[in-house]
Amino acid sequence: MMNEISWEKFAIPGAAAVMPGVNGLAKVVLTHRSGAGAEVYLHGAHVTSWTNSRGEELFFLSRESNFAPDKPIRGGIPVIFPQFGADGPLPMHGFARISAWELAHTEARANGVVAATLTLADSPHTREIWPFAFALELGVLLDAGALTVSLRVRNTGKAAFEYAAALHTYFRVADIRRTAVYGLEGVTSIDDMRGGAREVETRAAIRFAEETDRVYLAAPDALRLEDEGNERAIAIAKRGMSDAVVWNPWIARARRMPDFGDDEYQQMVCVETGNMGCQLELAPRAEWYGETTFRCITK
Ligand code: TA6
Repeated sequence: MMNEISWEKFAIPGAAAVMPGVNGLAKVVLTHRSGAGAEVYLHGAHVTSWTNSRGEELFFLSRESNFAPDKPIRGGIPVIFPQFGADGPLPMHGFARISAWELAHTEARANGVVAATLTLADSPHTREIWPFAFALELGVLLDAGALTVSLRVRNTGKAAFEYAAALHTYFRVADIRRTAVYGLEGVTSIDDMRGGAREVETRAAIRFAEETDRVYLAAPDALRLEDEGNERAIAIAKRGMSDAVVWNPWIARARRMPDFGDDEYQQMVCVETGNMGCQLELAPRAEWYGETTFRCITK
């Protein structure tokens, strides 16, 4: 729940506003002069919406999603830190996506870019489950045809720690059967659907006809999602992030997820960017930075 007065200093007329979102959770609404927009919940520093200047929504958000302080939002961009998946003792995909972040800054730049920065630091609760000191910074930069999301991880403590960090981005597509991911041919993947089997991707275009859950190791920085049903593509450009994950739950897993509609697998695909293939180590006072730019190409 939010106190509206305290958010006034972040408001920029026509560019940034903080307001209650679903269930009263605070969200930052960014508007670009082109008409493009983005929304970021402070809960999880979770980008839940990105619209292009035509008003088309480019991110998937489940109609069944939770919007609650202790639960992740299903869709948009969950921030993964410090654990990917269930590979460790922490909650699935770590605690960043279920933490209350702070809004640190909003900005409208002379070149038109509208930006917001959110921060999260260790707390008694995080130290109870993960005994390290850290500072995270999530940056969201909205431009006319592109959205850049960056993640900075700082070790503010005296002990080194190991971590995974990723943007678990859900894209909205017209029809998963008319969707393809390009750019991963020749890349070694770990296939979660086959017990973690490693193999080299032979397909130029990854298409979907079953549950798909693969981590592509040391993936190229430029990937492309073709959403043929909407006659548009998303160019995905990552920097400082080594891996990519391609995920669609398909029919059976969709039915098992309480916060996801049974039929919604048809309108989404996750193309995730970050370091999830293995844990990275961060020395005291060191920092890691990665970012991904999503550019919408309409045809
Ligand atoms: O990144 C793919 C993945 O790890 C899948 O294995 C799948 O479980 C998905 O993330 C969603 O996880 P979640 O905890 O959000 O249900």
